[in-house]
Amino acid sequence: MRLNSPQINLITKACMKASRSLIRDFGEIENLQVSTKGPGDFVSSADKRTEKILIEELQKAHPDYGIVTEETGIINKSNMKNRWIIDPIDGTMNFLNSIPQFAISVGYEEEGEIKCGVIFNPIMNEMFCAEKGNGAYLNNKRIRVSKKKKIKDALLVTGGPKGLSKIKEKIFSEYINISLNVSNVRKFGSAALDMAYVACGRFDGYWQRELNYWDIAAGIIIVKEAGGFVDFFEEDLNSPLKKNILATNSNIHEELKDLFKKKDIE
Ligand code: 2AM
Ligand code: CA
Repeated sequence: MRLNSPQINLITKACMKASRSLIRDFGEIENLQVSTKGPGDFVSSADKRTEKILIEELQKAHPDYGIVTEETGIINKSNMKNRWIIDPIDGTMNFLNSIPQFAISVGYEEEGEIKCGVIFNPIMNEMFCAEKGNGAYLNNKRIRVSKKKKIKDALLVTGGPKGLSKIKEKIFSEYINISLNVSNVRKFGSAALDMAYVACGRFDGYWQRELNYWDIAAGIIIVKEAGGFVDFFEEDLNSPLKKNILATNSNIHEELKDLFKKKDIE
């Protein structure tokens, strides 16, 4: 790892520690307690345990920092200057089905801007990190987005709609429209890893509606530092933690964005 800000060191250590129990839990999924938050939206004792370890480790160093997490919610709400944004298991559905496509995702935000982030898939032992101005890395190697220039040659990834979505039809018609205009589309089930894969050039672009900020906070800086472009569309100013995202290798960004404007996906 060539990145060495105190925050990156702290996050990577917290992820390594949390991943030990997560790997154990992945090996014994049948023993986990699982509850439902909504249709197709599950939370397990592994999510809660992982989140607890991450919070403990990060709070040891900075008890006053704000924290936004998937399971606990908001801690130290008044501190908007320094915040950790935590998703203990992004790709919970994969995790619960013994599919090793999930990750711990932790971002660090200063004055509302993401400064660094880590996405760690403990099963594949892939750690994606980035720090503002210092590039993005996969394990010890610098990563960059793909060089593809034409949308028709692009391999994209997406996710959703979630079980409770009220705009399923719109999401499916966007999927059809985009699929007809690109080389192919994948649906891998972890927003954080989808972004990490754009950052290292495995995918040329990613889009998804109705995400939560913790799904993508670390991914935002990792894609940007790898040379990609991250954009949000149809933002709801009343729900700053809800996001519709478009993240690409930059080259295909405008062409992909234009596909969303087409009339037939309204
Ligand atoms: P999660 O695994 O942490 O729930 C799957 O398309 C992606 O969308 C995952 O990153 C998943 O995060 C996220 N997501 C957020 N809210 C969701 C929901 N209610 N149902 C399914 N996936 C959701
Ligand atoms: Ca998530």
